[in-house]
Amino acid sequence: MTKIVLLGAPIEAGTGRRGCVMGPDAYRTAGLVEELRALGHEVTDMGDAEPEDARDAKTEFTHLKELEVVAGWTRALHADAKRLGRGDALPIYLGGDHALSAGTVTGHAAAAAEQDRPFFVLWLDAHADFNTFATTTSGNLHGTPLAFACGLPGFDAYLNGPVPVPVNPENVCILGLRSVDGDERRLLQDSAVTAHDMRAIDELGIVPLLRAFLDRVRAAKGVLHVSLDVDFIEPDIAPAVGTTVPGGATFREAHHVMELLHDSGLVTSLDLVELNPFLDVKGRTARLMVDLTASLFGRRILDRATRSY
Ligand code: B3U
Ligand code: MN
Ligand code: MN
Repeated sequence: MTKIVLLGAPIEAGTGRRGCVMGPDAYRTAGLVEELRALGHEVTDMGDAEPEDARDAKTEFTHLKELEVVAGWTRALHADAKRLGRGDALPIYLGGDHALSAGTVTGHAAAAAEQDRPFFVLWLDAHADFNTFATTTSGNLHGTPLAFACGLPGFDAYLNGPVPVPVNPENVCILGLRSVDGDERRLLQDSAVTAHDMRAIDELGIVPLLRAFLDRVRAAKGVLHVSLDVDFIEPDIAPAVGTTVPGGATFREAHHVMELLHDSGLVTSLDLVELNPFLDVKGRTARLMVDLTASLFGRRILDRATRSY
């Protein structure tokens, strides 16, 4: 039994389009609380977080969209995640767009540092979200949270100062990559982040790639934050996302990743991001995300007497 808290983060300002604000309620409607309880977990839904007022958030760049709103969410969720990271329950953040992870990841990194635990991040995404204010061409700030969390420069507007505990890029693994911008690619390749694109998954298989990372987390006695972007998954089966990129993780790959994460026992916090219910087909994507979350929390087809991992 795991104690789980749910916190909604209805932010859509990072995407440049409307709809993600409905994400948290779509997860509730799709039965997330009930599914987790059916698996024997104690679940508390804390409702939705609220952004802070961040009208002071300013930069020299004029092409960034909704910087003040994103900064307000970053500050609020950073504080929430830091507090929840000190507690004994496992938080699931219900997005909302991926900009919310600027707050959750940095908050959990700060809480882990207080406890002297190495902090690791698994970023399941078609995109690297490794743009800075200087490199984003779209100006959509959901393309920036991983660069921010890793301490790349120029982001002081988000938390009104530098990131208190930047994530060590060596402790970050991106899985599912298939859309990276020009300057973003350079930043990513100059960093120590482990980035597995779809070609690596095709050639080597998603399981060995994930296992190698989990082995590192385990060896370091680390804690693991998982950030699951809907567009990690193949859009044919997960259409409710603004930035679909063909060639994503299959139904079976995505569930297998979640099952391995469950078996590892290493996950300490989770973001579910980028669900845009306005684009969904009869709730299919919301239900798939709930089912994937259930796999991460122990739903299985058969008990395995012996496992190879
Ligand atoms: N890298 C592009 C596209 C993008 C990033 N994250 C999402 N889309 N969801 C950008 O706008 O930064
Ligand atoms: Mn993303
Ligand atoms: Mn994405």
